[in-house]
Amino acid sequence: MNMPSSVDKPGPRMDQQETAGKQETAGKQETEGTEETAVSTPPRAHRRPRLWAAAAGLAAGGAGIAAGELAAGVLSPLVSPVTALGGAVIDAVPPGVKDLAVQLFGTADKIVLIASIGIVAALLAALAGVLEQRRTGWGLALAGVAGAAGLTAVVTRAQAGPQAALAPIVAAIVTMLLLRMLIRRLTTWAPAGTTPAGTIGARDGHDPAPLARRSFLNALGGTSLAAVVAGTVTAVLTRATTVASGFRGSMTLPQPATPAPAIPAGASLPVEGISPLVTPNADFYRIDTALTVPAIDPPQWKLKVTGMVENEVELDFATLLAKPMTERHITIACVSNNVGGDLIGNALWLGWPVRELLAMAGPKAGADMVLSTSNDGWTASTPLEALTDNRDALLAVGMNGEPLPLEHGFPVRMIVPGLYGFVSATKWLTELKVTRFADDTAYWTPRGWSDRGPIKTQSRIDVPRSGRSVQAGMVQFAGVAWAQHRGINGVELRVNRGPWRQATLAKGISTDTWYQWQLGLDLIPGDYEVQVRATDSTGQPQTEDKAPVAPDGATGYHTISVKVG
Ligand SMILES: Nc1nc2c(c(=O)[nH]1)N[C@H]1C(S)=C(S)[C@@H](COP(=O)(O)O)O[C@H]1N2
Ligand SMILES: [Mo]
Repeated sequence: MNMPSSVDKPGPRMDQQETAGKQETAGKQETEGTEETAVSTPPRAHRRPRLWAAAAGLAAGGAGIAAGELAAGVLSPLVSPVTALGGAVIDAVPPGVKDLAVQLFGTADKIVLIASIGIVAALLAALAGVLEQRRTGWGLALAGVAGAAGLTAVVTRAQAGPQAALAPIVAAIVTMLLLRMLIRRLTTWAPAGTTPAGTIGARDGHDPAPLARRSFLNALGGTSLAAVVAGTVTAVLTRATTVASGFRGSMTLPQPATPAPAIPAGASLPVEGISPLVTPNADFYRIDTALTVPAIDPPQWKLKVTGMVENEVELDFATLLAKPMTERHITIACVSNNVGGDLIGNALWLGWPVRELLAMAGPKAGADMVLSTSNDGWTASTPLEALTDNRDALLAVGMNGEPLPLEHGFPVRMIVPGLYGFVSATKWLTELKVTRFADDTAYWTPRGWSDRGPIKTQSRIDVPRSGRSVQAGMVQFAGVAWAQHRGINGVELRVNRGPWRQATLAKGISTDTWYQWQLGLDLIPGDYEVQVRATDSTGQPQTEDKAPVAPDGATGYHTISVKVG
């Protein structure tokens, strides 16, 4: 700030300049004989600056909240501050009140809750306007407190990442800036508790009051309009999400006709810090090109099978849910996962085998690929064989016992054991085109990535984390290894490039999931380099050769450094 004094003072320079600027216009009007009219009929509400202050607070708060909600809606998956506050209220009220609310309002209880938050917000905003007019900074402080409440609600929601803090901060800052601007103009027009128009700052025979009035009313109108526009855009954007998550919240998954085999005893090793055998949805990695999460209303959803088929088939959601479902643990991985990286996760998927749908369509001879397309136009190329053999490639609707989370492909995605996600795991799936690799290319293919992507054998050390200091003596090493659709036979560790030592390999759920492993090593104080390698069940150890992630997956040994002291 160059001139802090002009900013700190109420009734600042900026407004005076603005008023002065408008005076020129007034001069013109004067010659046209209009100013007299303006002075002789002072606006009624001018005698009620407090009402105008409340209106200014409402407009500023409305625009601020709309801006925050817009930020949350556009920059998904941010958490909406208003929804988070609603959630916080639900969590905070005693069960009796909750039951009463459900009894009184039935399924409208959530709407009533949001409306109540809206009314409280409106009252607070109006109050902030009145306060700010009374004493500079008071209204801003109230807006700040409300923003802090929104911030607290947002960051304490379970699904919220740290970036979720952005929306309430945007809301608070926009509210404060607009409130300050509006109240300054209002004060120029009608200082709190002063006389009506006609006497304020009259000089040179001019009465600036009508000009100040216009300046305030224009700003008020502009702010209100901005609030309405931002609110409308947000409503349109988030309506689809609301509809989709509403459906998701009320649907029940079908029972599997073929349930997942029980997880073998001993598949989970009791080592602190090891990746859990099954990754919770909230911790599951997310990779896609979608700027906003596609929100599909399941009744509107259709899956078309097109291309080189005997019969084109169209499937709707209800029909899909009625099919005999298969449930399987499958570990999916991203081709962009670096050695030692965490773009991999294991979930219990529920779905109808893709081969059943393709059998209905009848692929024609010569086809060797299925190009799957998502609702937002993304595509993946999957070998036809991987979708028709017995590996249980799924049209998945369930993930770990829940409908697919929106960001993991709701309502339907593909899950194919053994293939990287970029050539198989299409989320928000809408079309399967039976075709040939020679005729069609998927999204990533012209961008430097392979058109096929079998997952490479890999292993990772989870414990201890690289760079950690540990106590001398028996040091526990543990982690995961995977070679989907082939399975893992063994995991070995070596210290400072010494001989390989066999780790304990836990039982796997199936060859399509990752395996946990563990090894205790007696280490004296010093700096160590520890490496891991896995061998798949064909007896092929993973390669030591380092390869980058592009075009078809990284290779090399996960190597960590450990300080033993
Ligand atoms: N529609 C769509 N589906 C997609 C992608 C995408 O960008 N768009 N990315 C794929 C990639 S590269 C991976 S690794 C997996 C990740 O699935 P997840 O986000 O559920 O973990 O989704 C796949 N499905
Ligand atoms: Mo990926």
